Amino acid sequence: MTKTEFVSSDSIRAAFSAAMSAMYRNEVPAYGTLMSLVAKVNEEVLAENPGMRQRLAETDTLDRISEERHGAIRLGTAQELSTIRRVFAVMGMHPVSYYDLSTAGVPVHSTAFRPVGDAALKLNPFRIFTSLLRLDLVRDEQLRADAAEVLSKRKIFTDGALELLDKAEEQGGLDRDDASRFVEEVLQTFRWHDKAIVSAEMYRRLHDAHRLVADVVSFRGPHINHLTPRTLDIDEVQRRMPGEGISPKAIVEGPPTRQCPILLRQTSFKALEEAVAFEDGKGGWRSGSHTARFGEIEQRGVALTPKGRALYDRLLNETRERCRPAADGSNAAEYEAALADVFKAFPDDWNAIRKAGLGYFSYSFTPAGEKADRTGMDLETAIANGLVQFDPITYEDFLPVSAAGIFQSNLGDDATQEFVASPNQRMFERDLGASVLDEFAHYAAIMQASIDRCLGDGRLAAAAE
Ligand code: OOG
Ligand code: NI
Repeated sequence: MTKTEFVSSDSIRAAFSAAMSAMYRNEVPAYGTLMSLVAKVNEEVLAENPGMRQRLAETDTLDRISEERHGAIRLGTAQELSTIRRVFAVMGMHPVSYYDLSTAGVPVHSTAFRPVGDAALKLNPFRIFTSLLRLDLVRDEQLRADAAEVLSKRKIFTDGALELLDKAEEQGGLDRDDASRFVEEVLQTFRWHDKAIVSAEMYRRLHDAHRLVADVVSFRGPHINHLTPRTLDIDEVQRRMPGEGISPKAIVEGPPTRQCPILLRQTSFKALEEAVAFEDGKGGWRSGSHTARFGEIEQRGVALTPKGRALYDRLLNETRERCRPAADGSNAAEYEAALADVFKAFPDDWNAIRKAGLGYFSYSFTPAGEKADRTGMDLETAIANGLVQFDPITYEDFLPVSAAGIFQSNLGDDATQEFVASPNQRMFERDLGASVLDEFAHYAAIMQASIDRCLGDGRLAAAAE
């Protein structure tokens, strides 16, 4: 078979993202309601801002927005993590960044599998936030051993998925039929199972250690726990959620409302309590319940440079020192006011953000710039003369403090536990079987390539520094 008969990894990812969305809409109807609300609000925002619509279309990023989403899963073993890395690689999704959630009292560490590179992101930016349970953070030694034993026996991938995975790696791709079978087989891994693989008593012990431990260990596989559509106005969606019968968490995580959105803002609705059957030890079942799956929305803004990120982190810490958001939402208004106040120190104008070196931008010629003689002109002069324009590069990753807030909101308000911060990227990468990519290097490369395109024809002389 020749390579040309293979389906592109981008189209396998797009098919998988669509299949996952359809499955989750079926399993969790509120997700479907949220998707319709987001689509409605996005359409309204675009109708009110024709300039925004036009610019998104011109930068080939309009179509991706309605298709855009991320999901999250939690895995139990190194073996599961390294296999999922290979599975996602077939879909053109690679591990970017390391997130330590132990600081927030959640016994996991994580990465995000996502497409890398401008072209792949434009086609379909589907991402999966993937956490690995850290049994090393569970104190009870007996429980640790029992949990490891349960996890070592489960098989989260179908035989068909594993066969096609080997085939894809050997051949360097999959043809159309194999690719669609692959999507179907891999989808099975993320299904919800209403029959636990542990007894009610074991579930209780796991749950007492941490709700998340119970969520990972008690089931046949890593059910997708949320899918998140991208909105162009998160405040508006948050406001309208109750009208659709969905009650959101008290505060939006991340930066405050701004003219120029930065990084990522997120909010979720509470996890559902679902009926689950536990083994009764006599070959029968005993009914109980488990809370795991929820819904989330996000609004994405410009990716920040290390300098911009440091400023963001400092301001967020300062806000949280002034007012720590209570889990029950009782001080939500006070927190929002503090956030808005403290973030006045972050410039809210695209050119100011760019000039201060806080964000990443993509440069291109304006129609006038295409025609003009730009000999000897440097980038800043070309911008000042309206020959070169810049667009914010979208942030494609996640924020650890926000992720912790999302975890907490669906674990229940009593779930906070103290863990000593113990990032262990080395252990994570060993279990993953690869290193994670550096998000900053990735954005910097996209920006640099755009500068090179503007300067590369020799008509714009000096460098952009
Ligand atoms: C993942 C929480 C993190 C986000 O959007 O920050 C996340 C989880 O609950 O498994 O999805
Ligand atoms: Ni999420």
